[in-house]
Amino acid sequence: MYDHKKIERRWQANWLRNKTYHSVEDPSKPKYYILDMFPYPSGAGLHVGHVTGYTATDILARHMRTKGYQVLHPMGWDSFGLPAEQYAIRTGTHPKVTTEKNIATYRRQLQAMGFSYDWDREVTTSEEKYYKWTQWIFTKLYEKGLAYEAEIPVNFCPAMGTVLANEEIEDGKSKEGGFPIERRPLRQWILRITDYAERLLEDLEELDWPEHLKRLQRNWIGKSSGCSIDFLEERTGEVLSAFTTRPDTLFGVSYIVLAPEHPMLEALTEPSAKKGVETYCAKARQKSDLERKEGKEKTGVFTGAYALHPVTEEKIPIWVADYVLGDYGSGVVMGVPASDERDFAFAKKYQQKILPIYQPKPSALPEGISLEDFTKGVMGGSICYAHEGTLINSFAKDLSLDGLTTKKAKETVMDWLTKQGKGERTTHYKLRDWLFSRQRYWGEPIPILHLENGEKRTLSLDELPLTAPSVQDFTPTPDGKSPLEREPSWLQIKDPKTGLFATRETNTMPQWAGSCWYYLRFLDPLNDKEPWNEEKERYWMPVDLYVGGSEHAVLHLLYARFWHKVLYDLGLVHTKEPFRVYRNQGLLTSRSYRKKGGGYVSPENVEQIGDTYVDKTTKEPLISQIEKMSKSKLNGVTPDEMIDEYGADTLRLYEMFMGPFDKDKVWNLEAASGCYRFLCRFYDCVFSEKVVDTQDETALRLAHKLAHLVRLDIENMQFNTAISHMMTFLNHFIPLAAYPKDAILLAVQSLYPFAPHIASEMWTHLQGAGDLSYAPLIEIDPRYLEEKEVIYVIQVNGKVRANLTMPKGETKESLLQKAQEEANVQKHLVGEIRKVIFVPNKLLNLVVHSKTSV
Ligand code: ANZ
Repeated sequence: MYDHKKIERRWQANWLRNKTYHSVEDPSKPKYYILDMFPYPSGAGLHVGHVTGYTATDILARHMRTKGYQVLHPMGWDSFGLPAEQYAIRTGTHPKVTTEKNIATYRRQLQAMGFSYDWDREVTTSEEKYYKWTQWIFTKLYEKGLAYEAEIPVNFCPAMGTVLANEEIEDGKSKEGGFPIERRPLRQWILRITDYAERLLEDLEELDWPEHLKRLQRNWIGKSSGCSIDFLEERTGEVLSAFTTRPDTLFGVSYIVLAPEHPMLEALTEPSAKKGVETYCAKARQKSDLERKEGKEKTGVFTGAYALHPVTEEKIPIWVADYVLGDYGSGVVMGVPASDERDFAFAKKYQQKILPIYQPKPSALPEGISLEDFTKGVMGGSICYAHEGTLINSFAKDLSLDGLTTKKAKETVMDWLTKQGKGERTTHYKLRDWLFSRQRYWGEPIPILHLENGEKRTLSLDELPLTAPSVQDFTPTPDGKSPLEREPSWLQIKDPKTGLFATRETNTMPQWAGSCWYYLRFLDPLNDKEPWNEEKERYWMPVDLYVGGSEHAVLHLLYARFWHKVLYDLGLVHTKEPFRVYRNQGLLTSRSYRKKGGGYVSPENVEQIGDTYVDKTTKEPLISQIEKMSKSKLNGVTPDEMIDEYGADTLRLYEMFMGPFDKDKVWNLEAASGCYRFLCRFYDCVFSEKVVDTQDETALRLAHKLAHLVRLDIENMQFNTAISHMMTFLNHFIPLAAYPKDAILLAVQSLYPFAPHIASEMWTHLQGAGDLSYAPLIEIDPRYLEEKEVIYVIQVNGKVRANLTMPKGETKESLLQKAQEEANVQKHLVGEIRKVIFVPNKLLNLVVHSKTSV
């Protein structure tokens, strides 16, 4: 009888004791670096959704070892972060204590899954021996001019008492926790990620990542090619340069808009308009970028000033409006109401001229309107025509665009502007520099001293790690001061290196810092002389497969690529990109049950009646939903409960059997028990008395075919189909009269990456001894893969009339004879056969000369 508890306990202890999965560099072998996104060890522990990705990588890691690769498969903890700190604020427990406890739980849970991590390489980002190097990398960034301080309007989250990066905000709220965000000017540390915008974009091309992820990064970087166009302020002659991607619309410009932050705004505003402009700008400062960009109502104020159109020299009014962002392009927009919906709405509201510059195309005609009315509307300025096409009304004495297409007109205008010195081709990126400081306790202190002479000094390696002072109170102050300021003896020092008085930097790094380079520390985690050894880096990098969720598309994955490129420029790594292949795991969801009046009910207290769900005791009807697993919704399933009941092997198998790896899936306990029964049958088969040492063609055919299909599926990450093949195999194998050992060994080896404990147990039973972890893959004999029978397609005059399953290698003659015996073929064989087309092992086409069969 299959005793999963005993088997799993024994093998896990065995692997840990023997350090079975410890790997070292071996230049004689090809290497495979397979990486999981290391978890943040939260108080809730792991649920079964977390281990989907880890199971997949473990399958590949185990497969690649048996394929002869030197495999690096590490695990660690991304342990700086908000939850531990918030828990500390609530309870007074030091975050270090909570973190250590949580890590112990996570480690135990992962080991109970039987994952083949090299536990000697474990790293913890909140440990001094790790973050010493995170701080050291920061000093390198600073020395390269990539880290700077500035007083800037930031996204401040009063609820959390800290600033957040753009990437951490969604719809004006913090992604973590959903708290409102305010704009405030604060002194901050910023990383110049924009210097790498082009490379971050270009090098995406060489990566094997899911296309949607690459697209997300591309959009986030947001490259826009266009030109700047100079408008001269009428009174002073100062240049107002507008960035546009549509220079073709130049003749449609009827006003200019400045961002409220524009440095020239104050100087050019007419005295009579000053008050209105100031009030407007003060209001705009309160809004987030998103509100400004996507707010329903476009607002603005006239400055009283005018600019001259670069071609027509006509006077056009200058406005200020908050839909123009101060930090994109040049902070100046040329308003083209006839061709841009946003400008159109603005022009309507403030009675600006609408100058149609495109001949409406019939193909752009909206539904429910005639071409005549549409054209009239566009020409009369009551409809915005935001399409490309052929230009009209676009000429002046030395430039004419009439009759040109959009593309041609763009080039013509840009050439003309350049020649006249009135503008030039430019490129802008949406990507902003990375706001890198946080006013928090539980993060890496930024290793900078502010000296009394006004200079700054980075701490050198011998002064690292810089650890935070021990404080009692972890709360940030409401005015955005870090809790690190609370300890005067830490804060103010006499700098031993310069002899000057100095104040320490009190900001800490964001939670993303540690994960920007952890994959490099895994190469050489115990090195206390350098962050990693060069030779080890050369051997193991790049990561050959990285698996994680898609929520990190523009955070971790972009930040880590950025740091990696800086390290590349410093000569510290030899590859331009860290993660060669990236794959997403789908989300695991499950059913939750909520009372009408609020409050979740745990699944064991729910009863299903038909299509409805009720509370078992009160019979109150419940609202049921498929949702992401979470502790608060009581719909999470822990690996612990599954392992206890069915074992880790069943859980691993089920996680992979549920559906395609990258698709979202719904948890279903019954299907999980199906996987358990499969393992029981497999076990009984191997331990049966029918196992024999003799060979058998049918059994070997089944086994070789299975191994072949499973290996292909593993390498394509099609784990669910690999498991179906195993189930089909067993269904065919069990009824055989005897079980040849050679066939079983192949089947056990196929099962091994998925269910390593039971497979190891069966292997040892069959072989007497030996560990399956490094047993080379048994060679597949192609003879056994050949199909003995094939399906022959029989056609009459090119139309399929029958399919015949027959032995491979039938001759034309015998096939013809068989085909003619088929009723449906006979029916269509009217008249004499004039020609027979024969494709061996595939097709027979009979050509007859008859009307009825055509
Ligand atoms: C005139 C025009 C006519 C425009 C037209 C568009 C359509 P992307 O592609 O996103 O880069 N723009 C420029 N700077 C801006 C700023 N600081 N804040 C808000 N909007 C700004 O968009 C470039 C377009 O966004 C530019 O092209 C400009 O409007 C606007 F039919 O210029 B366009």
